[in-house]
Amino acid sequence: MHIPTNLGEVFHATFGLDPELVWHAPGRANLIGEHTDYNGGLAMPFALQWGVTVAVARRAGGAVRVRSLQRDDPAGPLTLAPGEHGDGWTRFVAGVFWALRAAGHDIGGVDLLVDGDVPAGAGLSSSAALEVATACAVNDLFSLDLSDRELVEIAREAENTVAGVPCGVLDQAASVMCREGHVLFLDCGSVAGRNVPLRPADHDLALLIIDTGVRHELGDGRYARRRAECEEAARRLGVESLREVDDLPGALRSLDAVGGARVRHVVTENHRVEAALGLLRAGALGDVGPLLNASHLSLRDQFEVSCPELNVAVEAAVRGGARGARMMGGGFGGSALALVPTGNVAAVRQEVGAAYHDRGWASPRFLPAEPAAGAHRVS
Ligand code: GAF
Repeated sequence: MHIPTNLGEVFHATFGLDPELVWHAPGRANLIGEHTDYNGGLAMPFALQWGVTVAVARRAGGAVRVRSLQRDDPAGPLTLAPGEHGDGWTRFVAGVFWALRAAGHDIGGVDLLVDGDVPAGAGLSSSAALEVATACAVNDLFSLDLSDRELVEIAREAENTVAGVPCGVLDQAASVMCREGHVLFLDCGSVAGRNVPLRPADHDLALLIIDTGVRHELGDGRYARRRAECEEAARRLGVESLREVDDLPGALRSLDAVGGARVRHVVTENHRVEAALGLLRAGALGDVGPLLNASHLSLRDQFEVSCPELNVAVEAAVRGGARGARMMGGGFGGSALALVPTGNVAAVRQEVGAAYHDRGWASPRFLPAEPAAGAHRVS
C-alpha cells in the first residue's frame, strides 16, 4: 500500500501506528448556478486541483483523535469524545462523525491526520473538502457502503448542524461527484448529476479564479437571510421549492419587491445553467461567457450578494478580454471566476490588478483552475 510519505510518517509519529487508508477530496469552483442549490435547482460545479487528504486508522473506544499538518498544535492531537462537536476546523471532522452516528451507523474510534492545500479563505470550499474526505475515509474504514448521495447528505448535515452553516448540497456534491476534465451538471433537488467534458485548454481558454481577499463567514447571517427569503417566497407561491416556479411573471405579481427579486434570480439562473449545458454539449465553451456575465448581474442586482471588490474584479476581467466573469459561491467576498482566452490571461490580470491598485485595495490573488477529480482513495 502506498501512503504519501510525509503523511504516513507524521501519522506514525503522532498516533504510534500506520494509517490503514488515505482519501482525498477536492475543493470546488462553480461554473454557473449560484444560490440555486437550497432551492432544489441546478448548478455546474467542477472540482479543483486543491483539496484535503486524510489518513485514518481505527482505534479502540469511540473517540476520534485528530491532527492537521497545517495547524500544528504543540500539545499533540486533539481528542473528540463521541458526540463532542469540537471547535474551529475540528467541527468539520466532528460533524461527520456526529452525522454518521445520528444516521444510525455503528462506527468506532478513529485516528485521523489531515493535510490540505485549498487556498485559505478564498471561498473554494475547503470545509466541504474536509467533510467529504472524512466521510469517504470513514465509510471505507468501517465498510458502511454509503452511496455518493448518502455521503453528500452526511457531509451537508455535518456542515448544517455542527458547523452551523445552513448551506445546500453544492459544495459537498461537487467534492464527491465531480470527475477530472469534467463539470458536473447537478440537479440539487435529487442530488443527481452528470459529468460533462470541460477542457478549456482545448478551446484556447482558461478558467481563472480571482480571489478578492475579502473574507466572509457563511455563518454571519446574510447567507441564512437569503435562504429564508427564498423559503418565504416558496411558501407564498405554494410550492415546495423555487425550482417549481415556471410562471415567473405570475409569481412576481404575488410577491413583494424583495421576494420577487430573489425568485427572479433563482428562476433565471436555472435557465442559464440549462443554456450553459447546451453550449457545452455543442462544443461552444467560449459562448458560455455572456451567461457568466448575466449570472453576475443577477447575483448583484436581484439576489444582492455581491460586493464592490467582486464587481470590480468582474468588470475589469471583462475589460481585459475575458469572455465572461462572475462572482462565485455564497458571495459578500471570496472569489470570482473568469473565462479567458489563453492569450488574454496576462491582460486580464493586469487590468484587475490595476483596478484594485487604483482603489487602494490589496492585490487580488489569481489562481488558474483545472477541472480535477472528485473524492478518491489515494492508498
Ligand atoms: C455556498 C454554499 F455553501 C453552497 O451551498 C451554495 O449555496 C453557494 O454558497 C451559493 O451557490 O458555497
